[in-house]
Amino acid sequence: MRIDILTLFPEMFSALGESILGRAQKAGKIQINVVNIRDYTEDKHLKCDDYPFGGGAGMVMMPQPIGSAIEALDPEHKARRIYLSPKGKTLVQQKVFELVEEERLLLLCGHYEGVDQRVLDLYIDEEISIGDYVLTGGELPAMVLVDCVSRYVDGVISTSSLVDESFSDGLLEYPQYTRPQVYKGLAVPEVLRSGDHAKVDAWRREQALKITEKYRPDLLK
Ligand code: 9D3
Repeated sequence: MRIDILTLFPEMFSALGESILGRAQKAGKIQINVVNIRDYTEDKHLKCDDYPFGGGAGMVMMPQPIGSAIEALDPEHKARRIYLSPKGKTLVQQKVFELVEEERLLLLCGHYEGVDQRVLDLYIDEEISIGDYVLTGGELPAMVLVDCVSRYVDGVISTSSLVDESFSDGLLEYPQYTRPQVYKGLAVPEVLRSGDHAKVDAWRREQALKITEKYRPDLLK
């Protein structure tokens, strides 16, 4: 999968070079292309934002640099073009499964008060939010989306992790333990050291159910 990310703050995306996504890029499973919108401005002072028509607080990102960037990167509209926006539909796992089927994604990150509406009307397929709280821009939401979609690209994480996840079908996770066997007087539950896989699976399922009832009863309905 190829993912183009358009932003005024490309350095924020260095986080995507770490850990699982860093490895996935080195292995060629995903290509993440972070593009500085400012590289496409035709303004002699490299300006990319301006005051809103009609007045009001803050700045609005100008349409020209964004439009030129999108036309250069995706001239034939082969990518699913997404604007990360507080007005978008809240991202849920079902949408993640839908997006992983795409060959290409193009993610537009707004900053300040957002982008000129005409860019959305002309170029954007859909708007996605990551939840009901206020952030400073679309960069962190874009990283959230890249992270959760990339996990399902073939070869990015082990199939056994994905199998475990599907067996937990919508429940919260059971408690995990590693060495040492006793830490500050607290012992690892005996069943996990029994070697009886059926018993371990049953215990984990029971724990997952209890934890879900306690913290997220809405998930059981
Ligand atoms: C307080 C400013 N608001 C005035 C009506 C609008 C506003 C514009 C831009 C609020 C936040 C932002 C920056 N946020 C995003 O670009 C954003 C976001 C978010 O804030 N929360 C959850 N998901 C997303 S996706 C993009």
